Amino acid sequence: MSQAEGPAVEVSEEVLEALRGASRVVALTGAGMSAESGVPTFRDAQSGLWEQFDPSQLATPEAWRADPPFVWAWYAWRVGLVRSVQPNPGHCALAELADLREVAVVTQNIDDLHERAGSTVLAHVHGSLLDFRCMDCGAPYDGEIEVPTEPVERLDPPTCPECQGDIRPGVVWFGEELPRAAFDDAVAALEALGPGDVCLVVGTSGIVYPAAGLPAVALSAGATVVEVNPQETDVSDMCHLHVRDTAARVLPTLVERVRSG
Ligand code: BJW
Repeated sequence: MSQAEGPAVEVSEEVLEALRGASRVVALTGAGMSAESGVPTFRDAQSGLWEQFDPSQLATPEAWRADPPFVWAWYAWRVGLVRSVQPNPGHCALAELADLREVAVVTQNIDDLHERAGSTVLAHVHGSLLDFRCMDCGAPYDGEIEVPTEPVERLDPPTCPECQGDIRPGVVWFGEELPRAAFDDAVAALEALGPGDVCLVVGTSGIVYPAAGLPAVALSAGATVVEVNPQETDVSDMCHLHVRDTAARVLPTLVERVRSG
């Protein structure tokens, strides 16, 4: 398992002891988890044609209804991006941790990098970029997706073979309800943690609700909550321990040290 470049990662004995002592681990992951794979974090996601637009204005049903080809072009470009990148050592380390502890991965990420690293993801609470469905009738769509090789301003979404409606990405936009089963599974995994277990909160700003409320569930269950993030976040205060470094550097170190006892 390789660790990303740079000076040695500093992980406190407290963090190592917490993880060594845990029977169960729930990893709550956000955009920072995939940053070192080359997927920009959500709030850095503006690039190229989109740098003049606010992603939080694009990721809404209102934006879609106002101009489907404009929003679809953004998602189609991101489909190409996600397909072109690889899991990073952080994703791989979490997959390997499942050989050592009972691990549940709950992610806000809409990419499939945890799965490609070998993890079984318990819950994609904000859906999946690669699951498409009809905006009108909700039928799943598994037809071809035209992926632009570079950002384009507009692209017509595919058409639903059932009702001729527009096909949309299977993500959760602002103002939309989270997939109930996924969110319930996430809460249940966190409630099942006990004292001595660990919740890893990796690479999320903790700004977006209700996902930002999940670390509090771990806290109430009595688990030790460990944040892995180079920056302080809106959920830092509810984490017992913090590792201020990146996912692709910290997670391999943690797993290696747990493995070696
Ligand atoms: C690294 C790193 C490295 C960098 N290693 N770390 C108050 C209370 C409750 C709700 C609300 C409220 N006010 C408003 C709301 C509603 C709203 C909300 O939360 N808004 C906030 C902005 C305030 N929430 C919703 O609308 C949700 N739905 C809802 O509430 O429904 C209610 C309802 C009920 C019944 C009927 C109908 C409705 C839905 C939220 C959907 C969020 N969707 C998005 C877009 C997905 C599609 C797409 O990608 O285009 O999901 S928004 C975006 O943010 C995306 C992410 O999953 C999500 C979270 O972002 P994340 O992962 O935290 O990333 P970043 O970029 O913010 O942070 C990255 C972090 O990584 C940083 O901390 C870096 O330091 C760190 N980092 N490199 C480790 N290498």
